[in-house]
Amino acid sequence: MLLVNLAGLALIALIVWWFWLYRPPEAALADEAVEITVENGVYQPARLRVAPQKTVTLRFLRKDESPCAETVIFPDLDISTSLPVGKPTTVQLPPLEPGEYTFHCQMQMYRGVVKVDSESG
Ligand SMILES: [Cu+2]
Repeated sequence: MLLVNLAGLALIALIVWWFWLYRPPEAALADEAVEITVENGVYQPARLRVAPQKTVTLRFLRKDESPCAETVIFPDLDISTSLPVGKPTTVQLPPLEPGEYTFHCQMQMYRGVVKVDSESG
C-alpha cells in the first residue's frame, strides 16, 4: 500500500514538473519569420515572443520521422498543419492580441508557446 502511494506521489510530482515547472530554455524574439526545427521531441525554439497585432510567419522544419511530429496544432487559432519530413512548411499566424498561444503535436509531446506582449515590440 505504501509503495502504491509512493508511486502515485512520484507520478504527481512528474506531472506537476512537466506541466507547470518545466520551461524549455529557448526563447526567441520573433520578427517576421522564424524557423523552428522539429527534432528529438522538442520544437527549437519552443518559446517565441512576438509583438501584438503583427503577422508572423513560422517555418517549421521537421527532422523527426516519427508520426508523433507530423502535425502541428495551434488550438486557440484553429490552425492544424501537416509537416512533411525535411521540407520547410510555413505557418502564418494572424495578428494576435496579447496573451499566450500554445502549439503542440497531436499527442502533445512536442509543445511550444507563442507569447504576445507589447514589451517585445
Ligand atoms: Cu506527438
